[in-house]
Amino acid sequence: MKNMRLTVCIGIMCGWLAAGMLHAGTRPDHVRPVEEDGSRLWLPVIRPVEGAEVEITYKGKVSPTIAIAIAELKNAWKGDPVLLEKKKTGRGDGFAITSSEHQVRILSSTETGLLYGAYSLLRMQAAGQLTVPLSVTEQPAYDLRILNHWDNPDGTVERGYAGRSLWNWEELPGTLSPRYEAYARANASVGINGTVLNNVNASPQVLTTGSLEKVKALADVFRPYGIKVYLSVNFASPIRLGKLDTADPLDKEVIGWWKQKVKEIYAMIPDFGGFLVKANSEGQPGPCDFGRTHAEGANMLADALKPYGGIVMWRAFVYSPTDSDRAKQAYLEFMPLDGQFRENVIVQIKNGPIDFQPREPYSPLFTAMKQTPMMVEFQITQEYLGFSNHLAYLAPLWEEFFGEVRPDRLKAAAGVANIGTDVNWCGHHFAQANWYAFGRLAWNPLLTSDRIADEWLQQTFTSQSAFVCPVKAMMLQSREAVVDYMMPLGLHHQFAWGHHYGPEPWCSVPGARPDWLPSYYHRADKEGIGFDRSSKGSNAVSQYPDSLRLIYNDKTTCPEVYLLWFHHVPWQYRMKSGRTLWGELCHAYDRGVRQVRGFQEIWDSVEPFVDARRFREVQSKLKIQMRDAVWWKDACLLYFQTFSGMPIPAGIERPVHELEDMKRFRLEISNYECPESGFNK
Ligand code: BDP
Repeated sequence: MKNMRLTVCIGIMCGWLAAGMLHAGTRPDHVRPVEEDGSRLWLPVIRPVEGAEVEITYKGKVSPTIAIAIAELKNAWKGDPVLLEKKKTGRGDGFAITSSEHQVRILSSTETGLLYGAYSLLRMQAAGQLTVPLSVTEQPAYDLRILNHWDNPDGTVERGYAGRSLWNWEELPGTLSPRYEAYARANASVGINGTVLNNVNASPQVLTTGSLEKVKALADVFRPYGIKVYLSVNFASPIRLGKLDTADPLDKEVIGWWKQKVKEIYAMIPDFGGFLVKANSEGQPGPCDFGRTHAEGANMLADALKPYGGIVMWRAFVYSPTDSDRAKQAYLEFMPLDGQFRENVIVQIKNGPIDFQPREPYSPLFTAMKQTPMMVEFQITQEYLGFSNHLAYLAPLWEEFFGEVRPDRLKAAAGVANIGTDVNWCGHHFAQANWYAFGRLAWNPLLTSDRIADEWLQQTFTSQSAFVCPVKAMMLQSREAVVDYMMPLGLHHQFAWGHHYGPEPWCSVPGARPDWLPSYYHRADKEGIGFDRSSKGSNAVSQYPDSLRLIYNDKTTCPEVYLLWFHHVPWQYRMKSGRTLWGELCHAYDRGVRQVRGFQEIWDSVEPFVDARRFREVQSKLKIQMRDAVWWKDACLLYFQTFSGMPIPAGIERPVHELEDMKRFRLEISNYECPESGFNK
């Protein structure tokens, strides 16, 4: 929290600085940057060759990957000649960059590593990080840094808010959109080296021969950029596609079917990465349908992939409407299987125990499982953080996770992509920063949110400090602002039925699963609010290591950001600030709203530094965010007030909506602008 206060101070200082610069910026001779549509992302524009470019040398056969590295450097490097050199430098795709006597050397044992080195050099140049002499050594923390696309064969994207799927399945494999290569380039520039092309709610059709030909076409485009393709598979494929009457993982015919399918895939795509599986979760088929365990299901697929070097990423996102607290279920199901998975299986776990909420404590599986390779799944697409309408820079959320779960507990990192056919790729110009930050953190989880925002802003907009300083402060506060105006103090899942955009804490749907309703999570009553997960309640705290269990179990030591996650707390409870819980809740919602107002002011103050189009587009998104923040605050406070019976304290902005009106008109994305895609369950 200390950090946050600091950020706020810097924000104020920078706001003041920007206001000063505004004057200079609006001088008659000030030239507004050329209009951009956001399609460039953070990368340099590719310019026609101009003749006297910098000399880039590579002693060896120039493969497609090396050719890209050379072209990127020739296009944008403005320093001494560069020598690319294949040489053992640490592990995998790590690289070193040194400089001496009018020459820069990039060294790596792999070609992809040389490409990463080239992008790194260009990034340092653009972000003002070049030092003389250069002496940089980098190793990726994880060998697998992968995007998960939740794209469907019909072109829609589940929880996608940036247009339709980038993969044009109808045109593939014959027509290759130039965007495929642009996508690969962007990923490689931040070290992402894998992509799962399709939705975890997988259509069996993805494994037909016709579909695999399309996958192969994409794999061929991505390969020179060091990116492997993976597929989500439907566990019932042997039945749905192979016409077998079972998908039992111990059945000989089923095993044979998968072996044959894997063989077919590798004949087409020799470097195919493997499978991602959502099994026995939210209605998807899985081994438990046949009385088998998750380990038995995963191992059967792992055995089929093993001869080719493929892997299985098996998701631990499981919960069912039982009496057991949803937050405990993944642990209860997977802990007994610890140590039973094959070596080429990685269990993929969402960062929190519920579901990509604006704030959750980490999933206790990460510290409990000792003998199973694990990977974290983050959600880059903002299903629960205002879609692509809200500015929410997610690096602080992921940084918080890595502060709780030591990066070395993990083998890999996955991010659910926020990319679609929108001109600016992500729907919101600032949502690009989340794609960028995911790649950077998967490469080095110890990078700070501050540094990543700094780099991204300088490459994407301008390096003028009167712009970077206030806008970075805005980015760094933005996730906390979303938490505040949506669900502060550990509240979670107060979303409207189905779309997960607006608030609906009162939601009740006759016959609905209780764990799909907000009241399951807020538990508000006349006494107080919050989910008692202490030893006196669901005892979810018992799944954490003792050191944390003791802290979380006690209201007085539990961090207030998680208070209502772990405790049912009386309305009159005295918080650290001296306010009652009710007063603190009002205060937090209000702070969130005020922060967004502050973002609007910051953005308006930097207008001279941004091209007109991007300025306007971000400005209108901020207006939407502002309206939504007020809606969230009014909805939650007015509804919870029906339980607390306490007045909204003085100094808090008064509600501008009536509770009954809000119950009639839900806050939906379609109230503004309906994206072409988007999937509502
Ligand atoms: C939830 C989404 C749902 C996904 C599911 C998953 O609402 O669309 O299918 O996660 O991760 O957050 O499988």
